This record gives sequence, C-alpha cells and structure tokens, in this order.
Amino acid sequence: MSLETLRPSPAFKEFLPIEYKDLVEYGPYGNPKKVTDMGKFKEVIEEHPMCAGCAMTLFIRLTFIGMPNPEHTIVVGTAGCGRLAISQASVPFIYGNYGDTNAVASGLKRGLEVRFPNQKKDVVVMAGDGGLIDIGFQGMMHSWFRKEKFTTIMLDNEVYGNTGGQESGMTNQGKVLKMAPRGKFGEKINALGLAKVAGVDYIARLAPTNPARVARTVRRAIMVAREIGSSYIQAYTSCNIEYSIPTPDVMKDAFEIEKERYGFEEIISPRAKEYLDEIEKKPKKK
Ligand SMILES: Cc1ncc(C[n+]2csc(CCOP(=O)(O)OP(=O)(O)O)c2C)c(N)n1
Ligand code: SF4
Repeated sequence: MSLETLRPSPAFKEFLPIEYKDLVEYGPYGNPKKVTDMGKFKEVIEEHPMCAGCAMTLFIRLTFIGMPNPEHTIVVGTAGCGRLAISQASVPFIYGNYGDTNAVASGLKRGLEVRFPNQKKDVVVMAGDGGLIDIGFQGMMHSWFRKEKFTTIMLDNEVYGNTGGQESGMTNQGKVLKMAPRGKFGEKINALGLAKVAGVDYIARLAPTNPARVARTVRRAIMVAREIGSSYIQAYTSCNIEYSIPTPDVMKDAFEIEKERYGFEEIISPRAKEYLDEIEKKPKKK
C-alpha cells in the first residue's frame, strides 16, 4: 500500500467516509509523524475492541507512530489480544497460524525484496509472549539464526490474556494466575539473552512509560531490520484484567515494573551501531 494506492479518484471522493479522506489527507503516509503530534493527525489506528485502559493498546498505537514508512510496512501476527487492535490499523496485517509468524515473515520479506527491488518494504511480527516464546519459539529462534531481515515485537503481558489467564514462558516464577493456581513453576525466560545468543542485531526491552522512546526504539529496530539483520523488541504491556490492575493504575504499574525489573535496555551489534550512527547523524550546521 502506498499513498498513491490509497488516494481516491476525484469522482469517488465524495462517496468515501470521512475517516478515509482524513487518513489520505492528514495521515502519516508519506509524512511520518512524531509522538508529539499525537492528537493532531489521523492515526492509522484509532478504534479497537481491546479492554479499556489496556497498556498493550497504547504500545501498539505508539508502534504504528514509530514506523518509519507505514505505507510500505506489513505486520504479521497471530491469535492473542494484540491482534484485535493490530488488525484494525490501516496497515496490511497477516494473521499467521500459531507458531508460524516468523516463518511467514521470513518468506514474505524475501518475496518482497524480489518483487519490489526498488522499494524497501518493512515486515514486523507483533504477537504476544505466549505466541512467540512458547508456541512460536522454534520459528522465532530459527528466523534469528538465519538473520532474517524483519522485526519481531513481543507484547509481553506475562500471561495468555486472550484465553483467560494461563501462564506463559514469560510469566514470573511463582506467579498465581486464574489458570495457574499452583503458581508458575519455572523462571521467566530470558528472551533478550536468547536473542543475543542467536545474533540478533538490535535488541531492546522497554515499558510504554516514555512514548517518544517507544517510537524511537521501533524506528531503530525497523531500520536495522531493513538494512542489517534481525531485530527484537520486548515490551512490557500489562494485562490489567488477568493481573487485576485497576484501570486508573495501569501507568503507575508500568512505571513501577520498569523501575523494579523492566528497565530500558538496548543491545546493539557493532554493525548495527555503525549503521544507526550513520543514519541518525545530525546534518552539520553551516
Ligand atoms: C492453534 C491454536 N491454539 C490455541 C489457540 C487459543 N489461543 C488464542 S489466544 C491464545 C493465547 C495468547 O496468549 P499470548 O500470545 O500471550 O497473547 P495475549 O492474549 O496475552 O496478548 C491461545 C492459546 C488458538 N487460537 N489457536
Ligand atoms: S485481556 Fe488483558 S491484554 Fe487482553 S485486552 Fe484485556 S487487559 Fe489487554
């Protein structure tokens, strides 16, 4: 999809819904926006059926704002809460089967490179912790070992939220959940460490406490995947339902968890660092 594809022919314009026209005229296509512009432009995602106050929706919204080229981006996801919002965005979404998100993204990215040699296309896998670290583990790890050029974003709410509260590999040890009444047996999986071992070029962990940082991290991850290799973002996106966090306290929880055990961290390979330094270099003032 590009702005040219979206732009309606003048004869049809008057029949299109206002949301569509707003997206073409005031959306981020061809004109990337910053989080400081929030509220002043038509976002690619504005409505969704997720729970009120869910931090995952805030993170997803910021992810779309952070995309360097949303009109040339395809998102791959799977079952889980996040897909309820991701599939509402005006960015193509592929609903993968459980376990195959990273295999689908690998084939898609390779195919796009052949089909559109003159247009960079960004591929982003965005799925839950259960969908990636448990059910999609093998596919995810192998895409990293193969250095596939796309970004994997884990929406880590530390539970299977969509199916009512089973423990995932990312749940903390001992945590009692509705469907883990004896408490989580093993430790939270060190997915950042696994990404490092697999040679992922850009790895980041963060909570959605700083919108500008979320957008910048997403942008960096996508740019590295575009030119260098795999990238991985792990985001704390609390489940207020399964963790019984009162809606007004969702952001308080995010700040607390960030301070306790989910601090911002970036692990960047030397070649990715060199590339990021180059593209982020400020033009010298004359
Ligand atoms: C093949 C298959 N197995 C099981 C399910 C049921 N299912 C739907 S969502 C989900 C769990 C999602 O957990 P997670 O990936 O952590 O995402 P969350 O809902 O917490 O965001 C499961 C097991 C399914 N849809 N398809
Ligand atoms: S169940 Fe949890 S993760 Fe899913 S939408 Fe509701 S608050 Fe968000």
